[in-house]
Amino acid sequence: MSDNHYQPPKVWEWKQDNGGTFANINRPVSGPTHEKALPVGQHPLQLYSLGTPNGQKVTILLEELLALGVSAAEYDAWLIRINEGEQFSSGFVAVNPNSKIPALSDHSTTPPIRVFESGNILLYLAEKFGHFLPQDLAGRTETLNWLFWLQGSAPFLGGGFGHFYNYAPVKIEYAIDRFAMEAKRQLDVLDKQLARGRYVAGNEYTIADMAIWPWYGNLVLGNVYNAAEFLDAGSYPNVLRWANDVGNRPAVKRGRIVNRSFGPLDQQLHERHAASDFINNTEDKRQA
Ligand SMILES: N[C@@H](CCC(=O)N[C@@H](CS)C(=O)NCC(=O)O)C(=O)O
Repeated sequence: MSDNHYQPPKVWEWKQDNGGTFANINRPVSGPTHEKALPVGQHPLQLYSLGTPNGQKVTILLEELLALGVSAAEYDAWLIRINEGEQFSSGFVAVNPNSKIPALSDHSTTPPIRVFESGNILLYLAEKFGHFLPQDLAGRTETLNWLFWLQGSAPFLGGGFGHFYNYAPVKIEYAIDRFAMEAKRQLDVLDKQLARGRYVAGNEYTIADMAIWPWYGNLVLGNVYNAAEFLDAGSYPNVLRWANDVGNRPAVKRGRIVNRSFGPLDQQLHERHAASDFINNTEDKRQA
């Protein structure tokens, strides 16, 4: 175990630069840092996001709805660069006082309805359009069991394991062991559940899959944290089978690159306003 001589003071004090990857954006207070309105496009649904796993959940659902022919799900997706503090603009804070992507504003009503927390955005859109959330009580409840499971579990994977394994400026064995154990336990929960059916909540593809895939699907496919080998992803065959199955859906392939500002240029669509943007406006095309 690593040596640690840190003794917490009586009252915690904010060190502006703690050396961590996200040191420049983390603050111990909430609220806006600057006045700036959010852009508003032509469609009723205005999404303010970034292509992280939490952001991908919503763009995958919107692309799935459009693939079903639900044209009212057309949307404008605006890029919020969280490492530049854009989540602290007055406009963003008005849509999400918690200053986290994703945030949605539905302008089909007056005044617009604001929706924050990615799990709630999935629920809102599934209920609004009547898809991907079973209507019978048992099916709906099982879907929401897994949606809430994800919302509660992912912070241990991202903020815990991913942070200490990948981002922290020092490798702390205690923290990595603690969160690797929890990440593997969660993968085992999922693997056992996926042994019972094709999708997470049974044999129907639902918002539970769309919430869980960006985290645990991307994890076992090696798309996040570069940890598939470290966590022995091959020992979760049902998760791997499902990750490939869901990952091969055309709407998932589109949704996962919206508002993405990292990775290969052809996998980055900074803003999405129309279906044609996937063909014409990925960064490889824009920078050519
Ligand atoms: N529970 C929230 C978590 C959202 C979240 O953590 N968003 C991150 C990016 S993945 C963020 O906006 N971070 C900016 C910050 O912490 O300032 C949700 O599911 O919507």
